[in-house]
Amino acid sequence: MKTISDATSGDLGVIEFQDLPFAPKRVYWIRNFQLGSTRGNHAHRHLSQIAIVLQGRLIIDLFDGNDRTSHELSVTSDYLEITPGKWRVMRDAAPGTVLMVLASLEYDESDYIRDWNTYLKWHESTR
Ligand code: T46
Repeated sequence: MKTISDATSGDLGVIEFQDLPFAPKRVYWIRNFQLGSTRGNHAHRHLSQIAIVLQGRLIIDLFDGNDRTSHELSVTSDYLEITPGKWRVMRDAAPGTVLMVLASLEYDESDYIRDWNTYLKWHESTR
């Protein structure tokens, strides 16, 4: 991501949609993360997303059915691409964290897999 810094007035971040792996159809943001809580705990069948921390920091764990990776995101890190089929957990958000997400598809609850055992079976069936 590009940041244009001005020591006297602040920093401006920019993403050109043409540089992304997909054309976003939706943007949402999450703030007021509650201390000690987690969010996510689900996977998507088809949705791709780009996660960008606008303020603060948090950790996103991604599980692909075999391996788990942990990604600490902050205002100075690059965005995180979350491809379809990954179980995600958002955790350890610092107070005041704001997470913005660009999504490849409109909101569709049927694209979510919110049950862990269903996810494992689904993942196995896609191999
Ligand atoms: C994801 C992670 C990173 C809507 O009505 N429209 C929307 O566009 C979204 C994103 C959510 N909702 C509703 C669905 C639930 O009733 O908002 C409620 C909270 O959503 P959820 O519990 O899924 O929130 P998170 O933070 O666990 O997950 C969100 C996204 O839903 C999900 O796609 O990958 O952020």
